Amino acid sequence: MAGIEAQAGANRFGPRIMSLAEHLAQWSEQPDALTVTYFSEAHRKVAAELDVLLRAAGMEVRTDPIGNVVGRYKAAQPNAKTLLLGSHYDTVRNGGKYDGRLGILVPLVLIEHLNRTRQRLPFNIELLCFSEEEGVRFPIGYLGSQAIAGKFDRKNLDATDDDGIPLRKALEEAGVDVGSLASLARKQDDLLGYVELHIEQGPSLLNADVPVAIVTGIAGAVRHRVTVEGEAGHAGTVAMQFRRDAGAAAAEMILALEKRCQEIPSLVGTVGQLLVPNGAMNVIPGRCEFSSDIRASTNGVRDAAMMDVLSSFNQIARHRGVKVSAEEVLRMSAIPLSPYFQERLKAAAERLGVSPLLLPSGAGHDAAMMSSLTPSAMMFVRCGNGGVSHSPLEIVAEEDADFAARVLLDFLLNLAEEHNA
Ligand code: HGY
Ligand code: MN
Ligand code: MN
Repeated sequence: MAGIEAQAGANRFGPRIMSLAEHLAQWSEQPDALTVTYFSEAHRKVAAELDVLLRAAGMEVRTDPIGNVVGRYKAAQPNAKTLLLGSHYDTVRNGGKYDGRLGILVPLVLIEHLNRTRQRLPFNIELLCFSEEEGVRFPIGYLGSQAIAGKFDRKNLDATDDDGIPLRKALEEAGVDVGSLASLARKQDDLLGYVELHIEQGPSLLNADVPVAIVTGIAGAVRHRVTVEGEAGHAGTVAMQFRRDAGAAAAEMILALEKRCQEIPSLVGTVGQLLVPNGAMNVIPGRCEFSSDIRASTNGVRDAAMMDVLSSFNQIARHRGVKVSAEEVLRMSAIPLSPYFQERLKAAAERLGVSPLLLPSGAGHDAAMMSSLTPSAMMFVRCGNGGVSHSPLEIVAEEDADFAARVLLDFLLNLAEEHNA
């Protein structure tokens, strides 16, 4: 393509990516931790800053009603198809600076580069900064990519946050016409595909001493909110044999979940939230609430484990004379990723001298939602500190961020050559 030579090896993107990650991390709901949850003040500030950064990079930018910040870097010619890039800008509580955000900042600095060198590709690039992926404020997750993929489930509008505020109210208070959410869905025919770059959030790349991996598929997850109801009582006067202790019953259920999910390597089970509402040291818990997140590389393994776990909850409840209910709040199918894009991402890494690992993803990603709309792919970037993530200890080396950027640039330039051939 005239003027587009393979510049992937020529540029140093790392310093800019790392400084932008620091820059975005200045906004948080907590003074001493990085927490940016859906539609908080910090969340709005980050969205506003992304608008500024994407505009300065030469993109047309809009923020859609669900809070996605979308930048469009137009093609060399009109009526071109669009390649979607991106990831999410919300975080878990006390999270890291790179989960999601690296997948926004790397494409951003590449578009800055294309803009600075006046290069236009034979396809539009849209950078999707998804507003909500983690499901921290509302126990749903993937709200931003659900809307773009045309999978927004109106049931979500009734989901409530810890203060009992339904999503519908939070959106309406933000001036969102919830009826407009369905119109955010993209048309498949306009799209070439979706490619997401994300930190690995695990130790495989670190242990193999390789900077990037091509992701082969994403695990399927099912999440429940579990409530156990027993009988509150005085911690000093109720003999053990007469108790219907909701806390002890929940503890036994959590151990049963852990035991069942230890049975198969690709199966994992997590209780991330555990609460005795209005609990006190001298009161037998009358009620206990906890979350359940069960995942596996296939839906069959995931669902078999879930059925066994739910039936053990019922057994334990009967044995202890308590009541248990489990509300399913999220179900994400295990999905394969696009071989077409996997091949091309792998070839790009190899042209830059690295043979990437091929890894499945145990973590969920917006790509899982987007794969229902358009061929989707992911590239993982090595993270340090043993691969820890969902933690302030999450870290990425500048040279790995730089290398990943150069792989993605090489991938884009070669896709452009292919389109022009
Ligand atoms: O839960 C996940 O796997 C992702 O971090 N939302
Ligand atoms: Mn993520
Ligand atoms: Mn995450």
